[in-house]
Amino acid sequence: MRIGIACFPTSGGSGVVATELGLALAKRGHEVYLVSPARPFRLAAGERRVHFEPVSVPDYPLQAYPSYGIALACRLAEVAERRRLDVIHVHYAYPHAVSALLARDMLGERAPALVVTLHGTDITLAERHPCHERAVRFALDRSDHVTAVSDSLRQETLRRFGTQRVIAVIRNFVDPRVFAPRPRSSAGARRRYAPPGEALLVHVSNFRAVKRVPDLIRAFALLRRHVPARLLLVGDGEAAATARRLVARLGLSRSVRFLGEVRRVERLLPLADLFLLASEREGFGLSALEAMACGVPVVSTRSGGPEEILTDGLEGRLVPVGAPAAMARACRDLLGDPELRAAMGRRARERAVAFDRDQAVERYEELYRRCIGAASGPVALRAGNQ
Ligand code: GMT
Repeated sequence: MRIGIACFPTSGGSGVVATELGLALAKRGHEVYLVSPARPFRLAAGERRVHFEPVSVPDYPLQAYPSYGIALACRLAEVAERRRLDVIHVHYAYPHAVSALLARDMLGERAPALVVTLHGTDITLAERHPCHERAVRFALDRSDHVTAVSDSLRQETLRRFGTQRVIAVIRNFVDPRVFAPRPRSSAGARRRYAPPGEALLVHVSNFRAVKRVPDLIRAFALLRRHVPARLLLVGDGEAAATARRLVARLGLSRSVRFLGEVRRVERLLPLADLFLLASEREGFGLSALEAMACGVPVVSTRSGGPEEILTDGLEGRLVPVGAPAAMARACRDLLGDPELRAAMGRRARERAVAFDRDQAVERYEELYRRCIGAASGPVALRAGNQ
């Protein structure tokens, strides 16, 4: 098949999922065209059968409000025509699905099929602005197939939009060969971040308000009263400045490090003793799954997606949203019991491996075939893939 994938290029999980899916589809012999305003974060140059098609937004002086949505629609229509796409798969309903629907109108009868994957804030932000709500409803009504990255996101979409739309759950996945536990020889690398005898905690996100990074810093401050520890904050975003100020105000500047964006996060995650996530809401929580694949137990808030990835007490701990003291206590319990933490790390790895890439990719392929009419006979849609 000839597949166009539209996604955000930034380090957020939806761009990562879109890129990893594109790479896996290409390995299975499909031609993949990644349409995005910049080269997606995890897309290296020179991949076979994966082509990057940049979207450029016009900046003509009369147009004081440049439209990425329209530029993307035009680019999708152009790529669909030139590359004879069978299917367009957009990641994030807003604005990508609306752009793809516009592209389909531009193409008329030659339009490819359209699959939309919901990732999280495309749904949970819908109430913030009437434009989001209307746009997402339009996407849900008009696309050929809609998928969600977790069952909780699917449920939330159905509830918020009061729609009967069939939404298939295809959970995110991780490559367990890339994200793997650390070899014994990595003690030296770990010492770069935490001296011997100190615990190492890691958080990875795009530092948006929804991640509640200040809660995580407060939890760390409480933990430090009892356990010597270091915290690595990986990623960047609009909430990073507030986080830096809080770290300084709490006198934690020597024990908390901001690393910014890290491209090869699989080198860092296995060094951690615990991975922390304090989000208010997560469509899935890909960073937590990647940490688990590295054998690292996760302490996360009960925020939707993470509750489908891990079970409290088995692969880590789940704590209420907005309760730094509970998060600190959970960390203290695990750090105080190395055997329990090691057992949880092993189970975390086993659980993460079950989020199998091939299985998820096959389900996307199956959807593409169904909507371009190439499936041999009816294919039943399963309710979930894990
Ligand atoms: O987490 C973010 O803020 C980034 C966002 C994105 O666009 O990449 O992530 C969303 O999609 C990821 C991949 O499916 C999920 O793992 C994240 O849970 C989801 N984020 C939220 O729902 C806040």
